[in-house]
Amino acid sequence: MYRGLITTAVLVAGIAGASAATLDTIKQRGTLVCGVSTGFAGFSAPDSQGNFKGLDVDYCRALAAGVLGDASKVRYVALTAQNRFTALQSGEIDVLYRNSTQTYLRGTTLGLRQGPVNFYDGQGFVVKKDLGVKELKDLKGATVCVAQGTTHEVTLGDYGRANGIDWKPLVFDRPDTMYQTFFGGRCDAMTQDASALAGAVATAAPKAEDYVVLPQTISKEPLGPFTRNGDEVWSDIITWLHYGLVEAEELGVTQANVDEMTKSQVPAIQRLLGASGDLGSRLGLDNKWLVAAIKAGGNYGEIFERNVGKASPLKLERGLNGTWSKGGLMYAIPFK
Ligand SMILES: N[C@@H](CCC(=O)N[C@@H](CS)C(=O)NCC(=O)O)C(=O)O
Repeated sequence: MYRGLITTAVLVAGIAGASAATLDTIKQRGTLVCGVSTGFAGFSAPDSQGNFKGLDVDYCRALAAGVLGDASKVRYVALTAQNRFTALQSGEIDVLYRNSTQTYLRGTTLGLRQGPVNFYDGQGFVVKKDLGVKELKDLKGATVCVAQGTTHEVTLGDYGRANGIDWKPLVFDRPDTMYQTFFGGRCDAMTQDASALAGAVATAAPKAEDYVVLPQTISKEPLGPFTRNGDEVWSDIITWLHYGLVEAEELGVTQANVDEMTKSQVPAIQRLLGASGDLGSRLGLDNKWLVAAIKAGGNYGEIFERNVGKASPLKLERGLNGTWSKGGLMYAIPFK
């Protein structure tokens, strides 16, 4: 009984301490530490000057703008598929924005929280056109390049066994060596998130038109941010940042008009942008934190289009990542 009480007290104190910790640490440090990939076009990849760009990077920037008032106050830590979750568990990074799939086991065994999905994806396959492959069963006996420590490695094996396709995985711990090997002709196919395949073909293929991404996907890959357990306030900020960017798109608030929109008479816009309701303060933030976040890189639709949509080399359709009112899955919880 006595011991139970102590345990409970320690636990509660521990959780309360942890809740405040990440946001306070970031404010004191003056920099957000964001875990990203080593290089994944469209999501997080360094440009020729070494500056990280992409959809996930724009979330880091929006977060830094919302929390610190400056989108440039981010230190990016490039992580592989293998070491990404350890970096978060150990406190090396504040948040992981790295095309990471949310799953039951990742959510229940790693001591981590999964934030809202910022990109709905699926595991796809790319092949050289002249191979004449039309569907997955044509890949019987094929060598398939796949990245280590990913959901794809497991799903490839599971799907092959379940469907009698005896493909032979060739496993890589680095995406650049995987791309070199595949585009060098050593594998018949390469499998990863369909978005990543589009990025790989657009940026790493010797001749993009020689390759085709097969229409079939073999899994659901809901990609989103991860935070540590026991840090509810910080996890809430990550959650509401995403909903804020989606709500902004729904309400027609953009990077260009956000200042003007703070004078809107529409109650939902007023609450979102901190003109009424004091919503930001409930998270320990400035009430106008989402104004700063939207100014950094625009609403969800703008972030999507610039990095992975029609205005980008990837040229992906909105599809599942469209807003719910247009048949997609992006749906913001109301700001009230
Ligand atoms: N969404 C999958 C795959 C994520 C992943 O790590 N994909 C590789 C594909 S090559 C990647 O992005 N690598 C980039 C890197 O290691 O920097 C997962 O969460 O396991």
